[in-house]
Amino acid sequence: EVDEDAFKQLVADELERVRTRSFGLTTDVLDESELTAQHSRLMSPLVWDLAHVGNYEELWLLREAAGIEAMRPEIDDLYDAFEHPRSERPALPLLSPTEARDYIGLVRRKVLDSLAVARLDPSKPLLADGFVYRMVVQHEHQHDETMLGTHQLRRGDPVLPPATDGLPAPTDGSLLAEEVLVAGGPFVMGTSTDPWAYDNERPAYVVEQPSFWIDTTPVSNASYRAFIEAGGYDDPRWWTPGGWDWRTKSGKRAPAFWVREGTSWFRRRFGRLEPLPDTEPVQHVCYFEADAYARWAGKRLPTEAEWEKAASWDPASRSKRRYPWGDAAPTSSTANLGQLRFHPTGVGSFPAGASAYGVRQLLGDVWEWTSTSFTGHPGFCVFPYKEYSEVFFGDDYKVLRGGSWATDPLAVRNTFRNWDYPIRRQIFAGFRCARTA
Ligand code: AVJ
Ligand code: FE
Repeated sequence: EVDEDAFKQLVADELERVRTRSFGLTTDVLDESELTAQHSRLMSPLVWDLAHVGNYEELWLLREAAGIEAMRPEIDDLYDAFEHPRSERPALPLLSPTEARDYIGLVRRKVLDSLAVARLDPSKPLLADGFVYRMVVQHEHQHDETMLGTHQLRRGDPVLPPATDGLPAPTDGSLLAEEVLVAGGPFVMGTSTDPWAYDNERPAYVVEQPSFWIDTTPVSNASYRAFIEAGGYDDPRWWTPGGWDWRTKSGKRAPAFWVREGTSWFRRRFGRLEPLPDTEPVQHVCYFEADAYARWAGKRLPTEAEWEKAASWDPASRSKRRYPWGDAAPTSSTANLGQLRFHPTGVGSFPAGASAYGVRQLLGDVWEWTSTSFTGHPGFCVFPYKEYSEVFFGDDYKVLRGGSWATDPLAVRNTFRNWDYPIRRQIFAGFRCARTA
């Protein structure tokens, strides 16, 4: 049961916090030409994301939740993600950065006014438990992570801070057991009660999961480099037919943003070239690369159910945790989340964030590819619109779990599901391996 006044204050605070971050990735740091430019055909111009989050907020919080009529119905089409592919957005008659700022600021003032008089009517599904507010806050956080992906693809002088100081140092993970055993038996997948959960996380259901081994940590840059140096990109044995097709047609031979100079490896990170850190989890690999590495290592990628059991199940109490370490909100000692470090933390870090089975870094650091295609849980119901999840169900998309260093704590939990095409490398994604026991 939600205390309405406390919830409204939380919503107002969180709307402000996420907007500060959105401006910090756009109008605070880049000029008009950079905000309207196409930094990659895979991404929108940053000014599109900025106006889109305001348009989404207007649609859901003003029109749907508060019954207020459309402010600028003529711009809806421009900011509908299904009307125009990302590569075509730079050519649209978009709002300028100044117009976008004014528009989303006006939406926000009306939202705060309407919030003051709102009633979270439990008989209205959008409002019950404050669902629509939680959805809109998470949506802006998701776009902030997407915008960081655009920054990573951008060429030019760095504009983002290298990292925040004063965070816990990485832990030396070299003495940890490489894998842990998750004993077979039932566990609860998904949720029917989490008020932040999207439709694709619902409902909860029981999975009979056979025993499996899962890596204690994500795969590091040093381990991934060993795969490259062992000729992994030249050996079709490690790749599926679809993976080999990607490998040969793309010509890729290393993760995105890796640069080899002689025998040394560097990586480009937000406009800075730096020595490749051996102990950090590998990131910017696609599903096909993760899958090939796992086969070379004599393992495989975990299924989505294996990942969620390793993250969320407490076998001692036979109960499910919201986070690997329990139900307490994430802190800087349990996970690398929230765009604090601007890079992943060394593998083996966050002993206080380990799951009941002793698996580390399941939340934060890097999104983790799983072998599972994106579909609805049994009993799935579209809510509140089919373009969030359902239109992506099928064999085209693979599920990723756990969030990255760029994901806000409010936008991730053990049940949260992300998805992308198996060829995509612009997201902050890595992986860990598993094998059948
Ligand atoms: C859940 C990250 C795949 O960015 O395409 C943003 C989230 N949905 N706006 C995406 C989303 C609508 C979505 N992902
Ligand atoms: Fe969106």
